[in-house]
Amino acid sequence: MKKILVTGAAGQIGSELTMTLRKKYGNENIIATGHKTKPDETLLESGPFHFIDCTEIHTVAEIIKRYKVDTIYHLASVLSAVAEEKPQLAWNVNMTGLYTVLEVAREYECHVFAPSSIGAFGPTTPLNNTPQDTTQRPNTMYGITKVAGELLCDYYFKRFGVDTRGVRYPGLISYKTPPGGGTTDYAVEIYYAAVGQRKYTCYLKEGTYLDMMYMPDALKAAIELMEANPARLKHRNAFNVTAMSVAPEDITAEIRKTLPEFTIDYEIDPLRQAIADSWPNKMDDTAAREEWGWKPEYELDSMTKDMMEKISQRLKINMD
Ligand code: VAH
Repeated sequence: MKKILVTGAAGQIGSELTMTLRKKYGNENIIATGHKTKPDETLLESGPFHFIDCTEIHTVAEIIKRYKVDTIYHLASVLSAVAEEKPQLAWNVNMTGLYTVLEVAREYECHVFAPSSIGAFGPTTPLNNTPQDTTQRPNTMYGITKVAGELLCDYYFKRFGVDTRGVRYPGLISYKTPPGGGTTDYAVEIYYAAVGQRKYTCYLKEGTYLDMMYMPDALKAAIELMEANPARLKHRNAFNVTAMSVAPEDITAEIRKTLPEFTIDYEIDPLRQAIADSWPNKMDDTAAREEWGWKPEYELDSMTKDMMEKISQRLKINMD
């Protein structure tokens, strides 16, 4: 029976991944951990949760030994916009945290999922149909930690045989847990603003194309990669995965199919616009499709329909 540790379990991905893993492998087999943010009651009541600092090796090792963990989904991370405001914090959490997890995984023979991001690319990377193997010269602290993280995970696989795997996530869109300080957060905010206020002020300009993915597909990608036959994997850290390439006006047009009165205006955030401009418009995820059968289920129309329905239920606002 799998025993899985999830770090960053109160975050946008971790909170939903924990519940999905508990449903799949059994509540008591998924040990959720967070640093300071308290997760929701449903997560707390459904299985083990501990507050830990994942940069402290003895703390992480203690959890691994106590629960006989064999797999770690390492999601604790400082996201792009916060990382530019607090680069030293981002380096410590994103690099020392990952190094700690890899060292414990090496000692206790754990499998490791450590996600990268489109942030691992930079302004000299081909922006359209970004290849799996290409130039990675990010100019953000977040991107530097993601590239370094990819290299460190590949090193631990080749040097020590640690089973490390990862995906380069695009912007992730979900209605359950708000994102925490990313550049792509607008793609979540716009749906809540549409249902709640019928208008949204966007901090990225029109024409800013970015890869995006609905959270159910992001969770599917993580679990399917970790269950993939290792003999088929030519790559490990980390696979390009995407579901759609959209700009604010594309999401706006889709929302208007349900709410014709929805309006958008723009107040550009120079920091997050500069970060977004350094990221791809659309990645090529052929390698993931060929090596472990990656295939997203949600496109812009089906994601928008589900987001609007779930948010209107959550906010108790009728959209008719
Ligand atoms: C961010 N949502 O904006 C995260 C993600 C692809 C972007 O890494 O920082």
